[in-house]
Amino acid sequence: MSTFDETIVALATAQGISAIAVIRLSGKDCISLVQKVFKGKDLTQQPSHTLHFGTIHNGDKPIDEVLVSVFREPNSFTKENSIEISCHGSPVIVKEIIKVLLKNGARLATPGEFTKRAFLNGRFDLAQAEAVADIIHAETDNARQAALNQMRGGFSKEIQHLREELIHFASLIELELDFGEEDVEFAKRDDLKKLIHNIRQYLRSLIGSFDQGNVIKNGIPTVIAGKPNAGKSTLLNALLNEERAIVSDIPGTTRDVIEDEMILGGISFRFMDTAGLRETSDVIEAIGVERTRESLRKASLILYLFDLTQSSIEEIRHEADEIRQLNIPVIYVGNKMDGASPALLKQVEQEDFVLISASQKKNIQALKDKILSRFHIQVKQGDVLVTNVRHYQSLKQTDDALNRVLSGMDGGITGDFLAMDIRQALHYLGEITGEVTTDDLLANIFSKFCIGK
Ligand SMILES: Nc1nc2c(ncn2[C@@H]2O[C@H](COP(=O)(O)OP(=O)(O)OP(=O)(O)O)[C@@H](O)[C@H]2O)c(=O)[nH]1
Ligand SMILES: [Mg+2]
Repeated sequence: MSTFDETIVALATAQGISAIAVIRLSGKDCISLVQKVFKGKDLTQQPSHTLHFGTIHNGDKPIDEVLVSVFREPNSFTKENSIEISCHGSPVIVKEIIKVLLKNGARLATPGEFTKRAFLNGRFDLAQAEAVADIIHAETDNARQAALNQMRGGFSKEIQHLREELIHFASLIELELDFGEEDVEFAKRDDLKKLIHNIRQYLRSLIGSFDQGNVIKNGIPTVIAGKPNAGKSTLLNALLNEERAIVSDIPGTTRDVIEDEMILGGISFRFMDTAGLRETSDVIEAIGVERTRESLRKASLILYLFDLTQSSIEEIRHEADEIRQLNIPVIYVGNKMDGASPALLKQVEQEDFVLISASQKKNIQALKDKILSRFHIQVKQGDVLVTNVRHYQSLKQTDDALNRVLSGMDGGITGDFLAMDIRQALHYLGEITGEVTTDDLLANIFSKFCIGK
């Protein structure tokens, strides 16, 4: 029996108590398999996309009253015969129903196996299959829209189209090789160059979209840093509106990095409160300071805090210059404006600072607005964005390979090497949409899915 003949089963809804739970099955024989434990209508005689009330039995013992949906190949998610059983959402019922289905010949689905079958049965390409996982895990509306756009085709069609054109050229060049010594040129080199330029232009726009795509999918690591007692933990709490981190007037309170997520303007920000930056002989605090530096290096945005009651404008400028050298986007925040001298307030105002009072929650909204002005993103229907690192890497590898093709042509390399370089580019391009796959690649992708998807 090939893998595809097997009937797979899994809970499709979340674990735990719920109003309804959905158990799904897929495979050639799944309808007759469910029929063996179902009392109601004869499911094997029912048309696709119909719903039937009945009872699931284990032998003579009824387990639950259920609704069974029947989908017939190829008009289902997996393109195979499929069934969805909606039962009462009790973990015991779910367990008993799955158990009796297993006893009657089904086997448990592996993570992402329904989607994998859908892909292997040609329902969609690999990039679209991956978007299915992304849409489930989307935490913001932007992430949802980006995943939906990709699931609906995104860049897949265009890539497939460009790939076909490139395959055409590769075959012409290979045909030239068959003619050996004869000086034939089926593949017009100028046309090939033009095509490669077109492809590269498209690839570049996709590669360029990854900065934004990555932010949309993974959020923005935002580090709150500054000297001890600047009010970093107070600010984290004010941003999150909860007492997340310990606040005290003892410098060196925070040691571990404290992290929490918040969605602002459709983007997820991961705020990290860190140990205050200073030289210290305290061993544990020193480890904390090292962690701060490490977080700073990985940050996409830094909120750098100054205690306006403790610093002079010269000190502030000096510290700000040091931070600027990290070359990471930074927003300078003057904290404790409630206790600062009017003279200093005036001076920092000219330096493009956001002035706040974290403990009094003053100007927190202004700070949020400032943060958002740096990351104004709104994904619209139809926007094509690369959000997946795997796609990003393959796109870059394709671009490099095409660059080799071009420089090879300029250097007058022979047809056989030219063909090899083009085949290499085709390989990377095919990896994105899944024309080229390996078992490892598929296993790696689908293992990240939930069971039941
Ligand atoms: N007056 C005033 N005091 C503040 C403000 N924000 C924080 N503080 C006080 O400053 C002290 C230090 O605050 P924290 O938030 O613990 O400072 P921190 O930067 O996290 O300090 P470390 O974790 O030690 O690096 C506390 O006593 C806070 O109450 C403010 O806006 N105005
Ligand atoms: Mg702190």
